[in-house]
Amino acid sequence: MPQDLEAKLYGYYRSTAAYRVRIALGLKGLNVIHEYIHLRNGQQTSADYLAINPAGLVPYWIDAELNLAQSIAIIEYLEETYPDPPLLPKDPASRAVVREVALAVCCDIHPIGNLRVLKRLEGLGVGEADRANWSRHWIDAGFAAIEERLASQLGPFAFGEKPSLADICIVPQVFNARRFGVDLTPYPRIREIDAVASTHEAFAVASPARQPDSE
Ligand SMILES: N[C@@H](CCC(=O)N[C@@H](CS)C(=O)NCC(=O)O)C(=O)O
Repeated sequence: MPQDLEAKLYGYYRSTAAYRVRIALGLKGLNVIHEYIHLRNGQQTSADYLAINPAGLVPYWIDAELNLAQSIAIIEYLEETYPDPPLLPKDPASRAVVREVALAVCCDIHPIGNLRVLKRLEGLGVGEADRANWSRHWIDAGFAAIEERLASQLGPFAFGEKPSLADICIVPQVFNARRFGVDLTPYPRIREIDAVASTHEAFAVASPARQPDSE
């Protein structure tokens, strides 16, 4: 039974970081109020939004307890507040490995291809084709490492039958990889995760195409 929270999530339909939080909410059966910040139009740097989140990024979470940036901090807050179903395994070693894969996306891939980084490259005179090449390069580097780590893990999700924090991070990054035309052929485990996620309600509902601000 879904639970309505007195909480607000600022996002954007194709923000992969906001997409992660939407998946986590869906997996835990939690509904919040969504506010949409138009990143392409620069709404994240408007005075109104900077007054809410001075970092000028989405996602941003507000509830009665706290204001919170960083998708992983938000998801781990949800995990600790609403532990069922768990997004992390119980034992410390397994938890660390799931986090390793999640952070490979969030720390090693995503920030280098973020909108403001691509805009900065454009400002430095890097053309559109080279900027896309840049994004593909770093996605490939990160996906190769993740694929290697997951090759010996049973699927269909990253770590077995149930989705975890790793899948929550991988699936939005695959969406982004497709946008930039990354060839996913060398990553069979990542493709398997993406395929099973596309049949899972929480992932489907969170997908960019299903958001009211989708264009
Ligand atoms: N590490 C942050 C990243 C947040 C972030 O970079 N969000 C992007 C969208 S995916 C954003 O707001 N970009 C706006 C910009 O680059 O101007 C998180 O995981 O929440």
